[in-house]
Amino acid sequence: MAISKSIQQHLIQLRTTIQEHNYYYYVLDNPQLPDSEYDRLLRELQNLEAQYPELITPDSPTQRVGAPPSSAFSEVIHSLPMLSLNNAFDDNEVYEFDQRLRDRLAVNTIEYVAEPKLDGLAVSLRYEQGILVKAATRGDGARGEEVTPNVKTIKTIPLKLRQLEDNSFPLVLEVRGEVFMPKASFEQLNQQHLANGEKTLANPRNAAAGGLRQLDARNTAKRKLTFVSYGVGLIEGGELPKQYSELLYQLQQWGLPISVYLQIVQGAAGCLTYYQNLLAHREALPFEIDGVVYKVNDLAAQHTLGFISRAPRWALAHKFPAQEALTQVLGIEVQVGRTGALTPVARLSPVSVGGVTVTNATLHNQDEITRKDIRVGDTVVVCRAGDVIPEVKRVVLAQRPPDTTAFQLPTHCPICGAEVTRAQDEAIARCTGGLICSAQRKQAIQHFASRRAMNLDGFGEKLIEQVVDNGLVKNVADLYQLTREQWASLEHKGEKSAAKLMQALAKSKTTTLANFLYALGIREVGETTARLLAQQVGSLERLAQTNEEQLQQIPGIGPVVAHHLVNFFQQPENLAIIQQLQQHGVHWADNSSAPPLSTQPLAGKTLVLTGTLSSMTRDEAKTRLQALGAKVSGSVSSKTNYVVAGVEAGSKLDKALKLGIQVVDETTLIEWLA
Ligand code: 9MJ
Repeated sequence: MAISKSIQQHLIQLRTTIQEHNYYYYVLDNPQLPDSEYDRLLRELQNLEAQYPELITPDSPTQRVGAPPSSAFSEVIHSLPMLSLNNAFDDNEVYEFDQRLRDRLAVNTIEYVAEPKLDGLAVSLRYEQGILVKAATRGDGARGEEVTPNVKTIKTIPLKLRQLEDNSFPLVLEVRGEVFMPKASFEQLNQQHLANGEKTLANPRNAAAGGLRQLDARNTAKRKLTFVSYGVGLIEGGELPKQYSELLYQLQQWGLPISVYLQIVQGAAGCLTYYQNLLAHREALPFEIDGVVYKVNDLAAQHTLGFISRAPRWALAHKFPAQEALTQVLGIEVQVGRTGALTPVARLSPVSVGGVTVTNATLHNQDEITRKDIRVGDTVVVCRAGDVIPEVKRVVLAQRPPDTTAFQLPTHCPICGAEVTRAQDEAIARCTGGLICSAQRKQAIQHFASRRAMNLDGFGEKLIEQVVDNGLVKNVADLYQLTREQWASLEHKGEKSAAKLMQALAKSKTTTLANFLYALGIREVGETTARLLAQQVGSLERLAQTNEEQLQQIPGIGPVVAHHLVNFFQQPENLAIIQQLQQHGVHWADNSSAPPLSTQPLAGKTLVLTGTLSSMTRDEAKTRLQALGAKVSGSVSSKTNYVVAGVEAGSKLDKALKLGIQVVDETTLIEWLA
């Protein structure tokens, strides 16, 4: 059957439009269409191609995913070798590099292009008459592996070059660049691995390399890899511009992504300024880099300079300081936090990581230590990224000394000796000593004094430690009881600082309900929750009398926060401390415009009745539940709050259990209705 010309033309038009929008979306980062419209175009193309499979072309935007698994990767001999880069680790080496080149070229100054050094996998893409026909990894520089189906899944790589009006592309164009995984995709991938109980990947580079070498290209597609071009290999039937920077812009015109961070700089000084600038922004970049690359901009000069072994003379990779280092675990200490949480911390033999000396690293919790099997005496890899607290990444097992033992958190608090417990579904172990535990007390007082709580200026860690250790202060209310003489008698304090401390205490007495609530250090009540409670509940007295059901009716308050709040106000010690604080003059204005709290215990709750009830019919139960403000629904969903299960409850009960919805029996129902 002959296919009409108009269908063929429509197909070509659709492909061109989609290709153009891919370019705006993936290369220029400037989408021109809403996603839904783009999806519609792609679906239309898919439908047409399904109808006329003989019209599918290898460069069609639909041909990215779903190539059948290949059993192995065939070898590709690169038509021009794929080069590596010489490295520099300090500024001096950069000056020497620049000096060498100036001598060879007999010039005074050299213009360079500086670009980020991406940490991924180098690939070569071969376009013939504008169509991507082959993609290969660098391999040893002379021979690589063919990874065409895998590379075709990378959305930033055009399957077909853009045709420009005045400048058609060469007959053969080999583009060189880096395939890599953005940080966000890497984190997402590791989350997925964790959720599936699989091994996590060490870094985005490994994830990218593994992604590109998937036997089934559909798995490559899932890894969300991307690409940046930084050079060319063989070119036939086309002219090259005179400068490397122009070459990159030309590649961009053809639809290939180039780095948005590249910059033309002058001389070694220009290179080093660029280096410092990018180093300062390293953490904020959406992908990992391990340095910057400088390249002579003049392509004729590049040609003159040539290569030594496999690396060009005209380029240099200036590496950033490593963010990983090897060191020894000298000990593992256990810190006790404000809520009793026990945090194991590794004491490390001091080591410089990325230019900062690291002596401690958090080990998070017992599960983390067990998973990584970190032991005292081990040699470990520590890493640090920006402001993030240093972390022990892994143990070098080959260097483990004999006679080490696996670490276990203590069964009793190292500070107060109270029992340590760990809830079944929690990773955190806690000291049960409460305010008997001086570690918890100190932390609670520090929190109370902190800037966003009571803002007690001058009440730092050392001072609080002193007054707790010498027994002057047992709880936050005691702070207001100490006399000026007592403050003045403390170590490193005198009359003047005592006066300042008294002043800070006096000033703190006028506060807000939100700040006061936050200062109390109730578990799970952070600043935002404290503010919400102040607004919605209006007064401390009211809050202390509100039950969990009522609290949960406040949007933003979940069952965990509600539980901790009610629990806090049930403890007589806590009420006594609040009373003492008020007696010392701590005060705030209540929020009289807070909305009334519902007194209907089941208001806003959705319930489902299932099975046979013995004391009443389901209809009767429904009417009475509705009178208490509940909504009674016929089917279980994630929005259901309770399922009331009578005898022989069936599929609704199963579903509730699957969704983790609270199931109650008839006895509870009767209690509610009483
Ligand atoms: C990386 N990895 O980002 C080169 N590279 O140039 C950049 N690698 C390179 N250029 C010639 N930006 C050989 C390798």
